[in-house]
Formats: sequence, structure tokens, C-alpha cells
Amino acid sequence: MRMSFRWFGSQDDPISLPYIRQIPGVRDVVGALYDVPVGEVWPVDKIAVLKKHVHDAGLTLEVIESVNVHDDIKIGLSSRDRYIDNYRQTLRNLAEADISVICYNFMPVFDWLRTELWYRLPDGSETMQYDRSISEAITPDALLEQYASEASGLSLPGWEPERLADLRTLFAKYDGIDAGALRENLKYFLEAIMPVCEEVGITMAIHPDDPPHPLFGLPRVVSNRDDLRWIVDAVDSQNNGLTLCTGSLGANPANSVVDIIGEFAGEGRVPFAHIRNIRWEGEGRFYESAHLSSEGSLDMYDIVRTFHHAGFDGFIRPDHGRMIWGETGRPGYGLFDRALGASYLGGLWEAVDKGASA
Ligand code: DNO
Repeated sequence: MRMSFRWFGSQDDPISLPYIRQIPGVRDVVGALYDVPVGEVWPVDKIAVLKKHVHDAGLTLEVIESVNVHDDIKIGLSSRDRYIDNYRQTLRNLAEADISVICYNFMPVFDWLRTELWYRLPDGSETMQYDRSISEAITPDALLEQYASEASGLSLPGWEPERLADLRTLFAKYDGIDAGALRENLKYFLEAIMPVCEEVGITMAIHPDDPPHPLFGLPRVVSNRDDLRWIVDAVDSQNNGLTLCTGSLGANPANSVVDIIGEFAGEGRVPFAHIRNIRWEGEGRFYESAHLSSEGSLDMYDIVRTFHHAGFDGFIRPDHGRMIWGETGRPGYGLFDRALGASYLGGLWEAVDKGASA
């Protein structure tokens, strides 16, 4: 297992690489380029600069989160082939910099979604919360406005204002795209890029839908065990893998996260894991808790043990943390609570590891 930490780049992350370097057990950074429009080729020189920044700080960069997929590919428009060619070239360019894992998602229009970015917990910390009844009542425009005014002036991953500038047109393009069509478009995309992935040694790791159900009338096809099974079988290559995000899948109590880990990590199809906890608050409602089992609804010991038993040797990162100790910044991506998460997960791993060989 390699413990990693997400970083949003020197332009846009209030957390510096030297600080990340001081988190015990963390040697890998999960990064991305944030100034290349979705669908365009990531230039070799920009990738090299990012890689150098990370290396100069004594850290390693092998995982990219995310190379986003253009909506035309998800919709299956004829323009998709041009964007797929660009994606292939991006993969080649990333492989030149020894990138081995690419996290991406196939959610239409939006990436993750929360209805509250600063939900106050009884201990005074703040965290993100989701309430399905609110998401069903609010318009996407209103949500965008809320994010723009509440995100401390920082961009939120997957919510790039330039991409979402014309929401109505984007939504209209999805007209008639149901889950079946979206699935076929995902397969088309994977079939087109897998030969390059296999040639250059990159594993694709699709991120589950977050939250794991359709939103605003748009389909979602990466929400549960059967969806993951379909994806893994649709293109049966070891380079077609999953980002196992415990918080995303775990948001639906019907998903057995532990069984899903056992199944797919056991088959060697999980190169990357986001391990975080959530607390269910009732039907369709949850908040992102501290990582400890005692703070949330997921059993983190069981989760880590299952990864270990499956022979997992990929990358792990703590995920969304709360804002604690007066820290401000990008919701979910403060330093302190994620660092606590990394330490806790590292401790669980050590305990399971030593227990297994005792
Ligand atoms: C949210 C993240 C997601 C994730 C993408 C992967 O904080 O988990 O934005 O990076 O879905 O493409």
C-alpha cells in the first residue's frame, strides 16, 4: 500500500508540498493540471513542471486525479473521436512522466455533489453534508451559485465555472441519454483507450458516482456493485480498473463496501482507493465524518483489513476531511483532518499487517 495525498497545484492549493512532506507515511502526491480545458491534450512540458515541483519537495507523483472526460464522449456525439484522440495523446504524455494510474469519472455534467459545504458538527468542526430531498428541490444553477459564494474563492474539483457556464445547453445535449446509452458510451471510450493504456503501462481507475444515484434527471452508471461488475467485464483488461471510494459507495447503505472491496481488489482491479468515512443521518442524508470508525457509519478496520487480505498493493489516500482547528480553505480538502486520516489509516494498516504475520 502506498499512502498518498491530493494536491491542487502551486497556483491553487493553500497547502504547500513541504507541509504534505511532513505527514507521517505520505510519500506520494495525487495531482493534476488545472489549466488545461477538458478535452484538450495535456502538454508534456506542463506535466514535467508538475512532476518536478513534486520531486523537488521529496515526494513522488504517479497518480493523476483526474483527467476529466469531455461530455461529448459521455453523450456519444460524433465529435467524441477527436476528444478520444486527445485523451490517448494525454495518456502517452503522462506515461512519459512515469504516471501509472489515472482516476477519472463518467458522471454526466457534474462530478460529486453536496447540498451543504459548511455543515457544523457538535464539536465545532465543519464538514460537507448531503440531503437528497434538498438536491431534488434545488436547481443546478442555484447550486452553482451557492458553491461560487461559499467555496472560499477556491475552485472545486469537477465544478469548473467555465465548463458549467452554459448549463442549459449542456443539459440539452444529454436529452435522450439514458443509463443504457451512457454505459455504451463508457464502453466505447474504454475500448478506444485500452490499447494505449496497455502499451504505455497506465491503469485507468474510474471513480464511483458521488452520491451514488441519478441527479437532475441525468443518469449515473457507476453507483453499485453490479455497475462496477459491468464496467470491469465490459472491457476485460487489467488496465481497466476502479478507484474504490468508500465514502461514495458507502453513501448508499445498500452497498456493502467491504464485499465490493473483497471482490474487485481480490481480482487486482483496484489500483487506487479513496478511504473516508461518512455518517448516515437517515433516508438520503449523510455527512462526511472524521475517518475513525467510531465517528461514522463505515467500519474502517474492516475496510482496511479487506484491502489487506485482498493483497492490495496500490495507492490509498485519505479523502474529504472536516475543517478543524480554525483552518479555512477548500471544503473537504484542508490539511489537518486529512493528515489525521492518513495517520489513522496508516495505523490500521500496520495493525492488520503485523497481525496477519504474527
Ligand atoms: C471529490 C473527488 C472527485 C473525484 C472525481 C474523479 O472530491 O472525489 O472530484 O476526483 O470524481 O474524477
